[in-house]
Amino acid sequence: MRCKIVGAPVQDGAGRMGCEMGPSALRTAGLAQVLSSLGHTVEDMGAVQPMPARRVAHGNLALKALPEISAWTSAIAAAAYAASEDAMPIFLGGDHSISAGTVSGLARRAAETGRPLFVLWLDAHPDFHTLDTTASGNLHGVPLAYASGQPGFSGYFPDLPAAVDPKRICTMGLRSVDPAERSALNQAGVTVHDMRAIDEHGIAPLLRAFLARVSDEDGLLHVSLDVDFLDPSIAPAVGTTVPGGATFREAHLVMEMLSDSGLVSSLDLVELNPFLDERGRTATLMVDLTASLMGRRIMDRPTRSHSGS
Ligand code: DIR
Ligand code: MN
Ligand code: MN
Ligand code: MN
Repeated sequence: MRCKIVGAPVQDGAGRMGCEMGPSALRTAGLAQVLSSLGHTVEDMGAVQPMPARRVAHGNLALKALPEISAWTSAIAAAAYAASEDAMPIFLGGDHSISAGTVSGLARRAAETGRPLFVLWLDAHPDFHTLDTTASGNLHGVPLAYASGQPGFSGYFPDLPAAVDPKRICTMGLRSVDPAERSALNQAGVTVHDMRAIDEHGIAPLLRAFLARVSDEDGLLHVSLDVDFLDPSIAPAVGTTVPGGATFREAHLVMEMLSDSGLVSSLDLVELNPFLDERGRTATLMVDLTASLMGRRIMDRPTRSHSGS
């Protein structure tokens, strides 16, 4: 596979600083080397440069950094559109607001190729707020609503060339959903597999059913992996930890099943805040999960202990 690494050092969408260092930490943890060792061709495109921010006023006074995130979204969407022409882009966040850009740019690409875009959103949160419903004002809480064409973004975020059909979105790992998000998700028809569903059914059958849908429609599949999908005990380096997340084995199983499917066409690695990490432990886990997604298997995994970090 031909991979393009795209840095998106955005932190204004999260409630605290630090995600700007995410791309550096993922590079330091050896992302490019791991991909090469698995036989992939890797091109590092460096960092996206944001467009100049344009002043905008919005009635929701809680909103933080709206001009900045809107400007980032334009630039990241353009980068995602370009990178997806001839390669599998791997976007390094940055907080999850980068996915307003990645998903919308990929949706534009998909619309041009005539194939439907599916999105697998691995996260403790659905990030399905609109600019009107977010109470925290942190714009990492809105990207999935924006990219799937929910109302209220027009005039504030870039116009969407193509939206993702909410019925082609599957969220997994949810355990922190605000009331406005809950009703919007239901109304839009997003598939929601919260932690309870994972506990009851196991993560494999839920994922298998979604992958069958992608395959049936010959779709493209974008995977958006938020660090807080993972349990904080294994992935502490995120500003919004929520107890009860995916285990180490559940996360690797998801990645290995995605790899087996051969359906994944792009990936986001987001919300890593290296300032909160324990000696690169979370960055290393994110790189190891990417390795599983890109073809590494237990039988050929290098022997390495994660203890003592
Ligand atoms: C909460 C938390 N729903 C908010 N969201 C996210 O601030 O809107 N945390 N995305 O990571
Ligand atoms: Mn998120
Ligand atoms: Mn999250
Ligand atoms: Mn988040």
